[in-house]
Amino acid sequence: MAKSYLSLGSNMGDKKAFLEEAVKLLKAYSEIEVTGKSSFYETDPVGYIDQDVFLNIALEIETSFTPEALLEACQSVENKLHRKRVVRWGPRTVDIDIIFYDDIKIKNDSLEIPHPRAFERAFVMVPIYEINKDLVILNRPIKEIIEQISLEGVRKI
Ligand code: PH2
Ligand code: MG
Ligand code: MG
Repeated sequence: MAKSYLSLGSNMGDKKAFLEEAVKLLKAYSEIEVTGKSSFYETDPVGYIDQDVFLNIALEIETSFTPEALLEACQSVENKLHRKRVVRWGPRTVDIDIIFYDDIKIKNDSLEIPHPRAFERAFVMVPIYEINKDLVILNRPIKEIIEQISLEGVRKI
């Protein structure tokens, strides 16, 4: 079993309901056990900023899926929730990103772990930090990462 951290985000419609439904669908896989769930955070959009605020959460999971199979499961949940890919980084019903998978490093056309922008994004790191304050990822304590980024625009609700 591997330990993995997922970041979930929504900024369309009933955001909280989309996130709750995504968690439920992930839990339905026998290969995934959710071992930690953060609070909900209202977060200002990063990147493409002319869009509604996001609701973000993080999950800690134990999984027997390979990283590739986990990605497929995440995309299948996104599809079930009618995610439409219109604008890169634009509005979405639900986005599920694999942030960490043990201490693994992967980079290919379809998958990059750790998620390439995770370390600089408070909306990703703050919810993970809430779940595991002692996490060390690729020799970097999460506490150190949190101290180095701006926490502005991330509000626990
Ligand atoms: N996701 C993005 C781009 N920008 N901003 C916030 N606050 N939350 C997100 O989940 C998010 C984003 C691309 O997936
Ligand atoms: Mg994303
Ligand atoms: Mg994504």
